[in-house]
Amino acid sequence: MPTETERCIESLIAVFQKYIGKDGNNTQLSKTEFLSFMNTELAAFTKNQKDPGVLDRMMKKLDLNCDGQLDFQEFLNLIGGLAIACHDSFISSHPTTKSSPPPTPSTPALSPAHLPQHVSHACWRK
Ligand SMILES: [Ca+2]
Ligand SMILES: [Ca+2]
Repeated sequence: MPTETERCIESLIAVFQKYIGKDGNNTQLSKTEFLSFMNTELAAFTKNQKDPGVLDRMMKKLDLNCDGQLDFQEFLNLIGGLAIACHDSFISSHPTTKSSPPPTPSTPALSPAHLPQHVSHACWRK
């Protein structure tokens, strides 16, 4: 029986596989596939965006090699950025004290502040 961590990794691979094959290129996520992924899997995040250009900018930012497609590593930067934002929000809303019981992790409502800020984009300003 797989551990929770193993299941998480499998889920990430499965969700990536689920969206990459919608066009002829079955190895990478095109912009259309990325939008489909965001609107389905991260609908709460996408719905909160007042700026319609946000997803466009995210795609450009995540596409580190500027080929107009997201490979699995670039996709993981998105997941990683969101996970870091959720973790930061979790830490700040649950200050650690020795006496209190361990808090229950919860996923905060995602907002534009949760865009993956740690991703460096060498080609974005071209
Ligand atoms: Ca594809
Ligand atoms: Ca790329």
